[in-house]
Amino acid sequence: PFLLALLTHPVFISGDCWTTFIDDTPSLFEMVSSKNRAQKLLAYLGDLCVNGSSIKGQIGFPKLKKDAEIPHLHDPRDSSKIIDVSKPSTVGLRSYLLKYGPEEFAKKIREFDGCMIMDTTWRDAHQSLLATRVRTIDLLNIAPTTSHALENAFALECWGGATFDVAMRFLYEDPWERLRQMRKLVPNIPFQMLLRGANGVAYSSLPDNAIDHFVKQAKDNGVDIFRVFDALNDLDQLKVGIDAVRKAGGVIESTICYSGDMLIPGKKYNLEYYLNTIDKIVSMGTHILGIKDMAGTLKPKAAKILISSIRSKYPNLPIHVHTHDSAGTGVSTYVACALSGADIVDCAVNSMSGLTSQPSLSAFINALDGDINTGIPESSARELDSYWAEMRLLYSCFGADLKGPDPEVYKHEIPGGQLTNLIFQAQQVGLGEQWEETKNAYEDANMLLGDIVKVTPTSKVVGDLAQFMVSNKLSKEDIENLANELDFPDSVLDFFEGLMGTPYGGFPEPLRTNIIKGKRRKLIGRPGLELEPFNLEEIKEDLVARFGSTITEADVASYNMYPKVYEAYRKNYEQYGDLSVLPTRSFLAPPEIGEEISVEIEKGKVLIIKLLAISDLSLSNGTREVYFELNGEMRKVTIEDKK
Ligand code: 3PY
Ligand code: ZN
Repeated sequence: PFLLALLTHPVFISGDCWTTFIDDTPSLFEMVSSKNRAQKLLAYLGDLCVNGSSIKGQIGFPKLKKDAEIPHLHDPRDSSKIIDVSKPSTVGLRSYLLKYGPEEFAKKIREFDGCMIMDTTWRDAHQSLLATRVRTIDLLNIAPTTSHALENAFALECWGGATFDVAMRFLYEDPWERLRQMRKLVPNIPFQMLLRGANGVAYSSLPDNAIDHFVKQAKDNGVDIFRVFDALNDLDQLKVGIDAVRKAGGVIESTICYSGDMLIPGKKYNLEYYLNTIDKIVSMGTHILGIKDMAGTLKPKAAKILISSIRSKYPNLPIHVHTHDSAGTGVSTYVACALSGADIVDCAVNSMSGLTSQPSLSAFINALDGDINTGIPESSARELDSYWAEMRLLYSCFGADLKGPDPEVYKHEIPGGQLTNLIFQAQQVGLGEQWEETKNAYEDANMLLGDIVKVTPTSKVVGDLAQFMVSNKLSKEDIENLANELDFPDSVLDFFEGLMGTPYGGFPEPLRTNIIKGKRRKLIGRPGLELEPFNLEEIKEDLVARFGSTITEADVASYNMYPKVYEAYRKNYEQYGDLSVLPTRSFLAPPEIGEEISVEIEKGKVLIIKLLAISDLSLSNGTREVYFELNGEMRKVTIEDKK
């Protein structure tokens, strides 16, 4: 009928100019465009009905069978009062930052009498526990409540790291749109992102101008604070990110990665190493110092020594500590940090905390027992958590089913997110012996590579080498003896070529030479130095020519980071439209026959979709018809049965 309406419209019949027609009859075109959008969504749902979910890493369907409830937030001072969250809170540090700038903001943090919290639920927590699969819609649904519950937080870590590519690659979402929408709903709390130094949010170096361009887009679209790290603590690599943040006017949180237990005698990364490296980082100019304990190997005693040493040397520098609770000791480490002069620690709401994620916000507040103020009422943390408890059920089909802490992390030093991934892979074959072998091989691989700092992307090198050793039944000695004969994973060759920077103490020899002989060269200096700057204007023109005039600078930045992933995301968008509007249950699982789902495709425009029937397989062309009711009208989509 809409096509009929179009074709029989008097202006269409009169053959009046097309653009006048569009200008004069916008409602008809809106109708056509929302019908198009609806048809594309039906094509996605139809495919889900016939072929099942194609989301990588999904095992089974969500356990949550209803919509998650948005909890009421009570006034912590008067529990009989429910807080009105229809508008964002006006309390929060962001207005101070916007008014006075990063230097004054850093001073204000230092002046806070207590230990502030950065909540990582929207980034690292789901990256560590749920394979980074939490979708924009589920963040936005809880954003108004979060704006109030965590109004006194230092920041929300909500962007960057793996969330950037996973959004496009597996969730078919635009990470920039996520950022803009979160920003709109939470204007009061600073947003922090994780930036992998010269790699941006990718896995290897980009030309410096692409990093500058990316960081500027991130700042302009809503990121306030940038945690910048380099996976080898290579300061030349780190500086690229720091300079980009400075140019963009963001808050710089230069970060040192903490590796292993520095108190074990003979450790390569000891107190002296950290203090010397921190001196160099501070001399590059930073607003905040980040300590990134990505594997959770910073024990309370070491934390006390490390933080109090930094504090006495740099009394005015805000210190921000990040850990993972893999060994189960995270809260005690944070208490030690808070007592030793740390200004901020990273926690996640309870249901998204613990294990390979950050320590629990409530556990930390309780452990402090009122002696140190965090600014966050524990009751608010708990109320917010009821939503995330439901999210764990909604996303139950992702990530490993972890049961308890792994104190062996002090030995194997596998970072939180990677530990979940490796356990997940081993679980597919029943954990058991393979998992034991993988952990041991990881330790051996790390020593072969020269005992390196392990975090994205170097943790992948160690993981790839470990899996290579397990699957080919190779010992450490075999690797050393057969180095010039074996066909190593690309990531190992990249590392030895020098494409990830230079490890502290240099590359292990003669292993490096033997592994790359005849395959790769030895790069001198940081990798970005030999990369040609991107021609950003040309890239934009090309994207406009391919995808239309709506291409923005942010799209250019996505393309620069992940050209193939971006192209695939656009292709999916062409086919199915904006899938971020689908509720997560409907994104991951087909509706039941007769089930009705409601989808808000834009503010106030709701589609009511009901699955009516799925036809038998047509033997002539291998397709099935899927019948829906869409806002009361019957619709049919024809889907190829790929099973
Ligand atoms: C990332 O780089 O995505 C990380 O989370 C590193 O810890
Ligand atoms: Zn982390």
